[in-house]
Amino acid sequence: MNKSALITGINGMDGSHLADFLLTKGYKVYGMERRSSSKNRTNTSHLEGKITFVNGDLTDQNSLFRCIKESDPDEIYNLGSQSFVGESWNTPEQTGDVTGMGVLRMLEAIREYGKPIKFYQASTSEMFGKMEKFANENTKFHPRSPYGVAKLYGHWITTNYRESYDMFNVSGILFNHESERRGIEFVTRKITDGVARIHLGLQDKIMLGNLDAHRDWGYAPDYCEAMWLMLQQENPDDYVVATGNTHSIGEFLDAAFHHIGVKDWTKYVGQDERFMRPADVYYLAGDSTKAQEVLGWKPKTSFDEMVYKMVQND
Ligand code: F7E
Repeated sequence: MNKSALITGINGMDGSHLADFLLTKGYKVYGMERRSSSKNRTNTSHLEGKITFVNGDLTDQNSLFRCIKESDPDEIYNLGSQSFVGESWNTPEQTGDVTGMGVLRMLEAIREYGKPIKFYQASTSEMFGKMEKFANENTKFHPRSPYGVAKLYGHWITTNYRESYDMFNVSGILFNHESERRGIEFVTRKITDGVARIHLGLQDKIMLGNLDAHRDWGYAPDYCEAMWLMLQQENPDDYVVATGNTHSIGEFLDAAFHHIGVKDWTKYVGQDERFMRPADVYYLAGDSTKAQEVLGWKPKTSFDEMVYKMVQND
C-alpha cells in the first residue's frame, strides 16, 4: 500500500518541492490550500492531476479536521505559515494566529481524528535569532521578529504534544533555503530576478535593505529530503538542517552578478529604508551534525550552483 501525505502550504516553495519529492517515492499526495477566487498555483500548476488539492485554512480548526478526514494521511507536513519575516511586524497578530496557533489547531485535529499520524513541523533558524556561533539543537532561542516568536510557539507545542500524548511529532529547524520557486519578496530571489532584469535591460537598480546580514543558505529541494527522512526514523526527534557555510548579502550579489559578467555591482544596487527591519537577525550559521549522523542527510547543492540555477531560471 502506498503511503499518503498531507502538505499544508502546498503552493509555497517548500510545499511544491516536497510534493515533487514524495511523488517520486510513490506517495499519494494531498496539498492543502486556502480557497480563493484567484488560484495561486505558480509553483504547483505542474502538479495538477498528480496530487489532490484540498481546501483548508490554518486559522480554522474544523477545516483542518475535514482535510485530514478527506486525505486520511500517514504523514502530515505543516509547511503553511505567514513566512515573510519583514511582513510579520505589519501583521503580528495574523502571523501569530497562522504561524503559531495554526500548529496547535493541526495537532488538535490529529488528536481528534485518532489515527497515529506522523507530524512534521517546519521550525526555523529564525528561532535562534540573536546567535553568534554554529547553532545546533541545544542552542538557546532568542527570536527577533513576531514571525520568529510565533514559530517558537509552534516548535514548543509540537514538542509538548509529543511528550504529553506520545505523538510522533518532529520539528525540522531549517536554516534559510532557496530555489527558483522562492517568492520574489525574499532577498535571494529579489536579487536573482533583479540581476536577470538588469541583464535584459528591464531594470536599472536593485533596492535592498540591510546589506550586513549573513545567512546559511541551502537549496530547498535538498532540505525537503531531510523533512521526509525525519519522519522515516524509529523515534521522533528534532534536527537542525543547514549547510554550515554562511555568506553575506554582498557575497550573494557577487555570485549572482558574476553570471552576467558584472564584477563591480555597486552602481546596480541601492539601499532603501523601506526594506530595513525594526530588529534584524545579522548572522546565521547552522551545525547539522545530528542530521548528518542520524538521518544520513547532507546538502547536495553548493551555494554557487544554487545561485547559478536561480539567475539562469530568472
Ligand atoms: O531576508 C536582508 C533581511 O527575507 C534575509 C524565510 O524563509 O528564512 C527566511 O527569512 C536577510 C535579512 O529571509 C532585503 O533584512 C536586505 O537579514 O530573504 P529574507 P529571512 O528573513 O532570513 C527563514 C529561515 C525563515 O524561516 C523565513 O520564513 O536579507 N535583506 N535587503 C532583505 N530582505 C528582503 N526580504 N528584502 C530586501 O530588500
